[in-house]
Parts: sequence; structure tokens; C-alpha cells
Amino acid sequence: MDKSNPVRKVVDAVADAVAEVKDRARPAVPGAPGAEPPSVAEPTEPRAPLPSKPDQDEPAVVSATGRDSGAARDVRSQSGGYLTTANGTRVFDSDHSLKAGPRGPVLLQDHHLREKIMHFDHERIPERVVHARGAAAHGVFRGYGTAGEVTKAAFLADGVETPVFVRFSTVLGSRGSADTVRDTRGFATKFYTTEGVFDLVGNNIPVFFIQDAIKFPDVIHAGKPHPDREIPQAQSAHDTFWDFVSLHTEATHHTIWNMSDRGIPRSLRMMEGFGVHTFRLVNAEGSASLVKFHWKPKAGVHSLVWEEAQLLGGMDPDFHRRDLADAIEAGAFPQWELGVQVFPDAPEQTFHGIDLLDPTKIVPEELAPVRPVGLMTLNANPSNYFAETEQVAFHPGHLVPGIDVTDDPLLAGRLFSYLDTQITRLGGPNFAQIPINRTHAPVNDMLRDGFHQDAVHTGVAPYKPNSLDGGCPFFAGADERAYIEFPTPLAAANKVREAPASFGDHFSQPRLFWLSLSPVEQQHVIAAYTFELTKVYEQAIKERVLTVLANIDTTLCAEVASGLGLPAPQATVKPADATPSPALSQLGASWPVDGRVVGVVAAPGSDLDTVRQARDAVRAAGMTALLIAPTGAPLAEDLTVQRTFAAARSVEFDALVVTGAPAPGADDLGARDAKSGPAQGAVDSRVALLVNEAYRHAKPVAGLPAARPVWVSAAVDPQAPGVLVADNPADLVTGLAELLATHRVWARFPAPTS
Ligand code: HDE
Repeated sequence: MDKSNPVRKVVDAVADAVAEVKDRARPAVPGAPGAEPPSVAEPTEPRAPLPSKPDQDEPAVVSATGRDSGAARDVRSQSGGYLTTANGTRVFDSDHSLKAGPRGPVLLQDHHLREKIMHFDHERIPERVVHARGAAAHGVFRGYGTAGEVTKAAFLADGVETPVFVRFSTVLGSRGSADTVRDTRGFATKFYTTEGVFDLVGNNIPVFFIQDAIKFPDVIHAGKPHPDREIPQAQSAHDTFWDFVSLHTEATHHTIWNMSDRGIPRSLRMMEGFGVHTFRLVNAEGSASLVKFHWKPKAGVHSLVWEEAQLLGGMDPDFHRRDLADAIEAGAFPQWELGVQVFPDAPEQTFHGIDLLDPTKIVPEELAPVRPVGLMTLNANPSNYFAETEQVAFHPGHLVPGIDVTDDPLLAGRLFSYLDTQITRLGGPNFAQIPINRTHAPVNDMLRDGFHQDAVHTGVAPYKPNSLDGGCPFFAGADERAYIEFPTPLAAANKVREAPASFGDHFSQPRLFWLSLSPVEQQHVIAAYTFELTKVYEQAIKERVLTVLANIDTTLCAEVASGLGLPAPQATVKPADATPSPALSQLGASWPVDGRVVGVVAAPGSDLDTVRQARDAVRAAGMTALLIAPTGAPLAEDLTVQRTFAAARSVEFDALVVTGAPAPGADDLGARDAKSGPAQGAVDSRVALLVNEAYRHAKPVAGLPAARPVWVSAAVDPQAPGVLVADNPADLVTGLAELLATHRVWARFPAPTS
């Protein structure tokens, strides 16, 4: 890329800033719970509270009306060295209630007990109706200055840096559900711009189940657990979901994306994001364009395989939130490029015949390339989950000058819903004053009072027009950067409850998606539909879904029907011609491996220098090395063990380096650890399982010559693609990183072409 190119300039500047932050001491193994290692004995000497960890940040310290207070970032956390009541009175004892004698009774006058329990009783707030399970991070967005042609939004100008807070989520599960379920992921970004907050509240799938907001309660009621038994949790593999989507066929496109690998991301860092709706951008000259927003991850788009996702649900239900926090802590900052597909704002609002107001349709990137407009880097973890990740409140109506909405009927409903839901969830109308939601732009809003009012408003005339407050505040014009809705012309129409005719095409784009996938991705889609429908009780629903599949593709339908043991029905709609869009496939390129997790297996008697070299080579490549050994005893002062054979499972690792062949350990017993299989020859059976599973999931596995017996016990062909054997650990890791750049050793998953 040419050095004077504005995109290059910003990429270089961000790279410098990232390098600077990375230079701060980073832990070799992320995940320490606090800022300092604890002492074994309980500390008794009063001291100031510990700071947040270096990888963490808090919301900016602005007043409830958006003013920079100049206070330190940690001003809101605890202060002072002594335990106090909520009112700051020092506490003498918080372990015993006030009693009449040691054996009671407890006295009613114990105001400290009363306050402590009262507050505890009210610690929970309602979880989000949808997207309850989330994980978030702070970061910065830098504009490339390439969007000026289409929008006057100040934060997109060249080199402008805007703080952001991003919350990722699953849709269906409760707050405590597992991360790796098959579901759509939310991707919501709050930009604290100088012109007010802009929220881009998107998903990792570019289309939605419904075309009209009035259907949202229906699709969510169908996807949530059955109302009688409240099962299953956080998944679509049940009757009500498939009942709805097979009757309401506009859901077909979103459903096939969920059944594809996009429904089970490897990492939140490895997902695309989409604004889904078409938005209207307006430039400084006042001319409008229609656009679709895209987030493109620098790490590529990668997924789990279904078995990994299922195992992780039990092994590590927090897999995604841990991965995000660990990567940031380790200095592997996730990055996404924001881009726009631009379409003329023509009266019919279509592009190449695709209705831009229909949120069940994409515009293939081959028809309208994604133009990069800025780069987002997530570089800090939240300091407090509740204060930040739980209390953040997004709203698609948080817009800034230069970004306007279209008449997409789904978007219209969202513009109502998000404000409404926060009143219940956050306990009143003043949620914009919660620290994480505060704008960094001055607020002068004439909204007054209400629960949890944080601002002490002055003045006597919170109304307009007034003279008592000197007429203040005043309206801004376009020159003072007011938000002015674009004067969109409207065609004469009748008031009706109807959708436009073009919204009736439900199958051409699911077919386009199917045909764009590589053979192995298609196999995954077949397996996902088959798995989900096997869990459906009612045969009529399965038969109905098969007819929907027949309308997408005969092979897809035939394969799923065969898995279900049902006849494949005829299509009711002639499959449309579709030109595949290669951009929809996740395969076919190489990506950085920063933040990937490599397990280094050590056997008793492994050469420790070799283990050390393997670990250091993994770290030098920007990845995280976790040492796996028979017990938790450190192998040497500098070789701390992170996983034992009993605790390790392959799904936690992207790749393995095996430095020796451990003989069965004393705890390699079914009675102690049911992972222990029947005798695996000379090798500990948990290690054999670890390696076999990683191999089966098409992960790179590498071994030193001393590890040879492991291949036999694990039934791994050392000649197979992606199995590396070499003397030198550094060479092994280099080879392994090359393999990981394509995410998996795809050659181990040969698939028939459809
Ligand atoms: Fe949402 N959605 N949604 N949604 N949505 C919510 O807002 C809603 C839709 C999305 O991390 C709720 O604060 C309606 C599309 C994300 O806090 C609620 C409709 C897209 C998040 C709500 C939609 C989304 C939400 C629940 C149909 C992708 C999580 C709690 C018209 C473009 C944000 C809350 C976070 C959250 C309503 C459809 C994305 C109830 C009525 C389409 C990422 O207001």
C-alpha cells in the first residue's frame, strides 16, 4: 500500500500505538485474578485498595452532563484503606451480627447488618430480554478519512480517534448460559464521538429472521426455551423454533447462516459484524447514499467444529469471554476494519434488483465491494462486569450528523424498542447517566428528574421557549453540527398492513449462501440441520423443514432427509439461479495467529530445555503457551504447569506441541478420571485422548521425536497432513503457526463436492 495513502497512515499510527501498549509488561499466561499475587496468610495491615489490572480500563470520567471532570479514571472505585458503610463510616466488624450476648438473639438495631443485607437483596437487575449473555471490551476507533465522500460524520474523518465500548453476545441464552452454543452473536459498538454517542448495534450474521419488527416477539418466543419446562437453554434445536421458521419462511436465510459455521465462532475476535439494515449516509454537501455497515476482523472469520462447541459447553462455558479477555491481557489486541457497501439513494431503494429495505437480503460483496473507512482496536478489558458490560445500554437511534436511518420496517421497530427496554432493565429513564453510557459531548437536554437522577440541574426554565434562563439552551443549525433528518421524499401511499412484493422472495438468497460455501462448510450445514431436527419431537415439523430445504437445494434436502430417515420432498418453489459469492466462505486465505492457544505437553523426564524452547517459540510467535503435565508441580522454577492431564481437554487449544511420551500416570484410572480409556499402550490415556481429539478436529499437532509413541496410542498417522515431527522445537512452532494461519488443517476434512 502506498505510504501516502490515508488508510495506510492510520494503520501505521494504530500499529505504533498498539506496539506502545504491548510494550507494557504483559503476563506470559493471561488470567491472573487480581493486580498482585496474594499472600497465603490473610493480610491485616490497612492499605489503599489495589488498582485495576494493567489490561483493564474504566468508563471515562465525564459528568452526567458529558463534561470531562479531569478526575483519575479509578475515581469511582473504592477508596481508603478501611471497610466502611455506604455512607463512609468505618466498620469495626462485618462478620457477626449485633447480638444480645454471643448466643443471641440478634438485635433489630443492627443498622450495618440491615444495610448489608438490604443491598445484597437487590444486587440483581432483569437480564436483557435477548442478548442476555455478553462480554465486552474498551477500545479505540480511528477514521481513515475515506468516508468523506458519503458522510460528514466527524468520527470518520482522517485520523480522528474515538473511544469505543463493544459488547458481544449470544441471543437466546440466559445470562449464565454457555458461550459456544449454536446461535447468532450480537456485535454492538458504542462510539463516544465528539458529536454525541453513535451506536452500531449489529450481529455477526448479515440478515435477520424477520422483515418487520412486529414479528420480533414471535421469533424470540419460538427460539427461547419452551414455556412449560423451560428447556432447552440457549439453543434452537427444539420444536418451537423449527415450527416457527418452517411456517415463517422469510426466516430461511438467517436460519441457514445459523446452521453454518457462523453459528459457532471460534472466538469473538474472529467474527464479522454487520449493521444488517441499510442506513442512509449524508455528506457535507447534503447528498445522501445508502450503505450497509461491515466489520472485518483482522484475525479472519473462523469457527469451532460442532463437537468442540458441545464439549466446551461443559469444559469451559466461558470460553468466548475468557478468550477475549485473555487475548487483550496478553497484548493480542483484536482489530476490525469498519467498511461500507455504498449504493445510490435511488427512489426504488434497490441495487441490482435486491431490495435494500429487506433485512433478509444481502448485497454480495462482488457486486458492491466493502470500502474500508476506519480501524477499531480493542485494547482494554472492563474493570467491572456489572458496571460496564451489564449496564451498557445500546440504541440504534443513537445517531450522529451524517448517519440517518432508512424505512426498513425492522429498523423502525428497533428505534422504539431499545429505549423502552432499558426503563425496566436499568430502573428508570436516566440510564444515559450511568458511567458507561455517558456521552463525551456536552449535554444540555431539558430532560429532568426521574429515578437515579445524577445531574444537579441548575436554571429555572427547563422548557422552550423561555426568557427566564436567558433563552438557553438554543437550537443549533447545520453549521453548528445539529442532527437534521434527511428530507427523504415519500411516494403517495395508502395506510396498509402489508409488505412490498419483493419481500416475498425467501429462497433465492439462502441458495446463494449455500452455493457460495466450500464443500466442507456445506457438510457442516447438512450436519447442523440434521442434528437440530433430530432433536425435534414432531415429525410434521421435520417434514415441513425438509420442504423449505428442498426450496434451497436438492442435495441439502436429500442429505438431511437421509440423516433423519425421511423421504426428501419436492421443492415447492423452483430453485433460483444464483452466482456464488466467494466472500461468503470462511476458507481460502491466511490470517495472523496472535492470541492463539497452544498446549505444550510435557512428559516426566521430558528434556526441560526442549519444553522451554517450545514454550518460548510459541510466545515469540504472539501466541499463548499453556504447559500440560502429569501433575501441577512446576517442572522448573520458570516452568509453571497450567493444566494437568486430568484437567486438560483438547478443545481449549488451537494446536499441540508434544515434547515426550508420558507413561500412564498414577491417576490414569477410570475410577478417578473417566477420561482414562482402556489401556493405550505405553502412553497416558488422557494424553492419547488429547492428541487424538485435536487430530480429529483437524488441528495442527506437532511432536519431537521423543513423542513418537504418542502417535501410535492416539491413532494418529504421523504422515497425515498437519502432523509435524522435528528435532528442533522452534522449527516445529514455525510450522505449526503456518498451519494455524489457515485456522485448521482442512485437508484432514476431505468433503464430497455437491
Ligand atoms: Fe435487538 N434488541 N431487536 N436486534 N439487539 C436488544 O435491547 C429488538 C435486532 C441486537 O449488547 C434489546 O438493550 C427488536 C436486529 C444486539 O446490549 C431489545 C428487534 C439486530 C443487542 C432488542 C431487534 C439486533 C440487541 C434487548 C426487531 C442486528 C444486544 C436488551 C425489530 C442488527 C445489545 C436491549 C447489547 C438487544 C429489540 C432486532 C441486535 C429488546 C424489537 C435486526 C446486538 O430492545
